[in-house]
Amino acid sequence: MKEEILNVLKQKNGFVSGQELADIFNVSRTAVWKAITALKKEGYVIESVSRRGYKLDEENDILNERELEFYENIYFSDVMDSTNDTAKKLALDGCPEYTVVVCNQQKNGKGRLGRKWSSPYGVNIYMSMVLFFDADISKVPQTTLVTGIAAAKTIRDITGLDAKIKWPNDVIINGKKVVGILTEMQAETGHILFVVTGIGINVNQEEFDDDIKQKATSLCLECKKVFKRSEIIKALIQNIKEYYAIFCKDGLDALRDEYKALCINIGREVKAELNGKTIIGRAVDISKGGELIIETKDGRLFEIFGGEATLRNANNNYV
Ligand code: BT5
Repeated sequence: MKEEILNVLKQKNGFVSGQELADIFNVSRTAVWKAITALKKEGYVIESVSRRGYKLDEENDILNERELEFYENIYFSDVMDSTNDTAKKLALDGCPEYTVVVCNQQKNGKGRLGRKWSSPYGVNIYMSMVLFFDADISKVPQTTLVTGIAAAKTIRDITGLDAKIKWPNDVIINGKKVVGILTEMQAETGHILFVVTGIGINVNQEEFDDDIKQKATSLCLECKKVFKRSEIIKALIQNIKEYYAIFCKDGLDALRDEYKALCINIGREVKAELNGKTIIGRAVDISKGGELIIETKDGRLFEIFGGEATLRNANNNYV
């Protein structure tokens, strides 16, 4: 009953009276009221006004199993240590390819190289997808670039914002980080069992901890509007699957132009590490394998294959 009433409220763009709902489902108005109360307890914001009835708040952003029903291979739990860790466990237990793991909060959200990913409750997307990988191990890092394109495209489509990729794994808006991607793999004697691609998107978060305040933003802060995480997740899953299929079939090369068009590093002064040395120069290209190509002042070219490349800003600082 709860489900059905929720669906009616979702479809109506205004108030539905208690009597109308009672008539539709052939139940008493008390039963309707009970279902509404239960939905409110789950977190749905429902306005009730006497003589007008009930109305679902437009800015409802709830993430639960029901809101994620559109996708069959989804594993949702309110709180997890890390969706990447859960996805790895599920994959080891033999879950289907493209299984998606989502939660409302991560207790131990992970960035790269042991860094942390800030993951407060109920406002952002924390999602991982299990990918079966049938290529050389050296190509695993390229999946990060593929997920990056999918995430940037999803954000551009849904918000209209000028989301860009900062090589290799950040999506940024107006110079601030809105998405982080962490790709991990499980291999056995040189053979890859699977890859897990994890994505964190700051969606409706309005305040950040002091340590990331200057460099982080969210879709809500940029657009002054609340987004429905489930809708973004739906588009994101679709986009990752599409781009990953192209990648598996034709390799990263087939996505290189699209990546380059989104990549904010190209043409900018950057600083990166290569084999323990600092390279400063202009980012000129992305190689076929997804490396960032930097040209130093003396005209030499370097391919950066891991880590990150900070960008020089107007104050001559690298950020
Ligand atoms: C990343 O690492 O950007 C990868 C983040 C991946 C997070 C997802 S969430 C779902 C899945 N499950 C996980 O456990 N992880 C993945 P890195 O490039 O190392 O950047 C980490 C740095 O970004 C931190 O050191 C902070 O400076 C900054 N940071 C942390 N939380 C942030 C946030 N919510 N928004 C923007 N910046 C953040």
